[in-house]
Amino acid sequence: MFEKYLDIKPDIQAALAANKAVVALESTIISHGMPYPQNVATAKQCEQIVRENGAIPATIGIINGKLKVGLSDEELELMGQANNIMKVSRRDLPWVVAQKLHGATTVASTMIIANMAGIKVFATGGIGGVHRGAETTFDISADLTELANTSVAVVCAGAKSILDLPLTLEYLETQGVPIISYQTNELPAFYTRQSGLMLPQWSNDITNIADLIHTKWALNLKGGVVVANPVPEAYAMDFDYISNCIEQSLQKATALGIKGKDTTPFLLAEIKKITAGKSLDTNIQLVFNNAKVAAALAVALCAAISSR
Ligand code: PSU
Ligand code: MN
Repeated sequence: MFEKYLDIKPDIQAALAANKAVVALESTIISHGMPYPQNVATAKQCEQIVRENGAIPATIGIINGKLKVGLSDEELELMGQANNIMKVSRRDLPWVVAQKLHGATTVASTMIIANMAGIKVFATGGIGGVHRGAETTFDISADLTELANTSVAVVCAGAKSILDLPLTLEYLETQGVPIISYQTNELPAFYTRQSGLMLPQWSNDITNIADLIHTKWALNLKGGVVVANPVPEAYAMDFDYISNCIEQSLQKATALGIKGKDTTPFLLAEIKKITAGKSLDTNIQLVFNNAKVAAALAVALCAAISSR
């Protein structure tokens, strides 16, 4: 049924048919998460890193209402430069497809389209979560409910502390979403390796993480898994410094009345301004590291699936 809306690049199609490792990549990070031209350069470099680590990259976005799995260079440029690219989460998907518009996919909608195509592993920067003040705004990212329902593993650098991280962990627990960290027992907070929140499930070995994911699905427990991969030490920001910058950006968002889906892009741009671009460098490096780990995970998951 949905196949007529999907457009999967031939090399990705071939890899999936042969049970080879494929890694999905999102496009909101390109259109709404980073400025041009760093956004397009980062997207291309991510694809390269996935290839170098033994998997096929599949950047996902919506062009003229088509659900694209794999974007051409021209399509990546369009995503990075055009100002008519909607930020599309689950709610927005039918509208953008029906109206034949262009859309950048969030974690939630990238998971939906990856799942339609049969892709099991997805690399991004940070996932959305429970926003600070959610007890009055109700602002809880649709990424979390997608993780509850859609069986795709998401490799991320944890979640930014623009969010309420303890509540985000509570929400994931309620929704039955495993979160496992790699090479640390602490939830990474995107720009930093620390958050002060310990995770009960973690491993130094990517095959253990692949086994957890494979076992979850073998038990018929539908839904995603969050793989929390900390930013490399060399690129991590100082905890107190970045916490302060985040506070400032949150205050400005409140003062300007920024709400809903505009919140995350606004805060990202504001933090970049306050840090004079340093947060963007860190953001780019952590995305590269996630692409690398996701490729290794996709390879390990293919092996786990075919061995039992
Ligand atoms: N975190 C980032 N960069 C991003 C996003 C999150 O560091 O670009 C994007 C992702 O696409 C994520 C979305 O799915 O923001 C969450 O938006 P919201 O909070 O409106 O659900
Ligand atoms: Mn929101």
